[in-house]
Amino acid sequence: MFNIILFGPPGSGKGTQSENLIRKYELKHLSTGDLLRSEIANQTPLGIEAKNFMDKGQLVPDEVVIGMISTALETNPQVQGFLFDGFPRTDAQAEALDKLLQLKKTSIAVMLALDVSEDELIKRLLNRGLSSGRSDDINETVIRSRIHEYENKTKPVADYYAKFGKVVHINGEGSVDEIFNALCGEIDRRKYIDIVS
Ligand code: B4P
Repeated sequence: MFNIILFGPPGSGKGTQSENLIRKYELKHLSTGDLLRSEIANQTPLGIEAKNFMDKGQLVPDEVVIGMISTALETNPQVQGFLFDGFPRTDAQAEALDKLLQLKKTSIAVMLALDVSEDELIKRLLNRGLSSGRSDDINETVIRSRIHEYENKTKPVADYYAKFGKVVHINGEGSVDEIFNALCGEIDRRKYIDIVS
């Protein structure tokens, strides 16, 4: 299995790039944001709880998202690898993910971190809010809270993987194709090492 974490602040292009990466590398896409929005759309108890946090730009509690990922891993036993998008977002989530992958006798091959300036993030998210219907994209105060949560709780997750030499930073500003090519270059290099070792 070849497992990737696509990492970066809200609006950095994780969802956008994931769509192209899963097609090219035939990976199973696990986006905790998408899973949570599906729970909200179905008005499940989990969705109703999560919406309270997401509407304020806060992270959803660890046990909720870890439970969702654990179920998703169990229900996809026969895949070539996973692309984790928007997960892990805290150190506790990263530690839980390592344990879940160990049970499957696999691990994270690489964390690809998209770097984008705060001004550009806010511009992109407000722009998406014009058409997405996402309540967390409409209000600039909520967007700033999401970036604040990222700086405080999520950014340190990159240090966790850096200890194992697994983090690669990619410039997340430029055209979608330019960024996609940079991501593919890093993945191809590692996939080759994976095959020959
Ligand atoms: P997510 O669904 O993960 O979404 P996101 O961080 O807002 O955005 P993403 O990075 O995927 O967006 P993209 O750039 O593709 O999270 C939403 C919320 O769910 C969180 O705030 C949190 O409350 C909760 N949550 C999710 N996972 C959680 C977890 N693990 N733990 C706790 N809580 C969790 O798109 C942004 C816009 O930029 C788009 O309009 C796109 O078209 C545009 N764009 C993309 N690339 C571009 C480029 N190169 N140039 C110009 N525009 C570009």
